Amino acid sequence: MEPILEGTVEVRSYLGLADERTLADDVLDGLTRPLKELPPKHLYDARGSELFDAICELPEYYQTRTERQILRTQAKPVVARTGAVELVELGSGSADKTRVLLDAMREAGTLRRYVPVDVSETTVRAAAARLIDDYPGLAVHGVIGDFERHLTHLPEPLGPRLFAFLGGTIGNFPPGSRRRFLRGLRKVMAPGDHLLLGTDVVKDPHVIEAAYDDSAGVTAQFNLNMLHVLNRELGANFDVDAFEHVAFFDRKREWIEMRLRAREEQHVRVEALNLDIDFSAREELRTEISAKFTPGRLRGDLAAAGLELVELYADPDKLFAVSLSRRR
Ligand code: AVJ
Repeated sequence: MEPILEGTVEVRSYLGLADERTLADDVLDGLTRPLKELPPKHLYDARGSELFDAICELPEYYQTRTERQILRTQAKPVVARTGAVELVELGSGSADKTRVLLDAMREAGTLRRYVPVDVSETTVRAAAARLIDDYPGLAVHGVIGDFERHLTHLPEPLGPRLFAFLGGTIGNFPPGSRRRFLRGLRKVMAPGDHLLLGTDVVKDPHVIEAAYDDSAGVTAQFNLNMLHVLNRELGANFDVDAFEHVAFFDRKREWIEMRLRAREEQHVRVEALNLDIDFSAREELRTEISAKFTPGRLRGDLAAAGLELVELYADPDKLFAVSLSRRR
């Protein structure tokens, strides 16, 4: 009998002890400022990740299904154009949309390896186990780490690579960090590698605001969940019901902001940090920015990082964009 090619899974973690203090550091930095702020990564504990998955199914949240639709129609030309043998996915999560790309690579006969880069080892291992079952012979090399710092640990390329950063997550970076991130990415890309980047598009502010303040209140729960995280992880005593979810599109900066607004004056104790925080009535804590893009903003960011746009794919309603770029 012919031996059946077996997929291989290798997972390496680069997260160290130094990474575990970030919530405490971020709270100490962010909640003692005149304009209170916490980074959006703390929205994603187990409950937060569940709520985010629910958001992706909401009628108002057009991003996920629109991006999937764009990928379905464009995966084949992308693969033909890049000749990629390897898919390097940043912030891979459950690797759902990944399959559309892997399918196209398999069909083209080029698929050899999938390299998910993600902070969650459990998520990467679960996705890897499912993928090697469904793609016989596929090698999966997981890199557990932060894609702002651990991209230098990618395995030696097997050939032309397709880097994918989907979902519009790049919008979470403020403009300076966004360019720094893209520059870091450009640095680890070899000539012949391509980047497939998902970005939400600037449009009618009402459409954007509805996507971040849905009628079922799921996004509100997702946002408020950050206070539960602080209560649990740092022994804080936020009265979660005393805060309300706020989402608004900043037309000048072309990004949406999520905030938590104190309904009335609040005094909060953060036991683990021996810290007391006061909120005045209606004071807000910013929990996320999510930048929206015009073609100009996209080109500018790519150019600043030494990347050039090869193709810009959109859905017929121009709700979302997926761009393909390469080293200039
Ligand atoms: C996962 C960062 C792309 O900004 O749209 C969804 C997160 N926040 N609803 C986004 C999010 C509120 C999402 N990203």
